Amino acid sequence: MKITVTKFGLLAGGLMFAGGLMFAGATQEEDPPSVAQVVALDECDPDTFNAVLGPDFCKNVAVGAATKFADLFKMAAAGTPDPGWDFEPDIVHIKKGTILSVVDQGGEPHTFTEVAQFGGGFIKDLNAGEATVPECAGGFSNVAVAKTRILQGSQSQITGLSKGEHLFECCIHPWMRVKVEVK
Ligand SMILES: [Cu+2]
Repeated sequence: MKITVTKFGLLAGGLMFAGGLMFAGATQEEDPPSVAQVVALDECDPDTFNAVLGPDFCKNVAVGAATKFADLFKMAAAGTPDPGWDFEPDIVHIKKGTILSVVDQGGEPHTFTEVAQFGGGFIKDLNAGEATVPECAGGFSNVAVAKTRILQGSQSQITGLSKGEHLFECCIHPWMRVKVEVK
């Protein structure tokens, strides 16, 4: 008995030492929350994007496939936006309590913004005629929008989604859309 207590004490101490206070607290619960992953993809061409948007805006990850800056706008204006800009999967089914982890594996920033209805983002020329949805209005000068930004190579975790249907889109490239069904 004494040994068991000591061992537990050591384990708890180790967790705390590793900054794992939250994990130690979570052992009170039955199961750790499961995680569902969404990946943001794009094929930005570093040369043409960075010429307009600044150095290092677009990282060269789309080896062998890249869309030039002007072509992204041309395709969106024609109503056939580049499918290389995409959230995968398009539909996610999760149980309540599941953490949604959104990872930007593309070359440029995106947003993962919950919207009441899908529509246009904050860059008019990428909207293919759709009006900007209220949740994207103001772009990154709007703190609520800026908070949903995911930089290249980073991830964002969405927690506490209520039961039912949730819609998310990128406020920059509004054809990047995900429907999340929470049961
Ligand atoms: Cu985007």
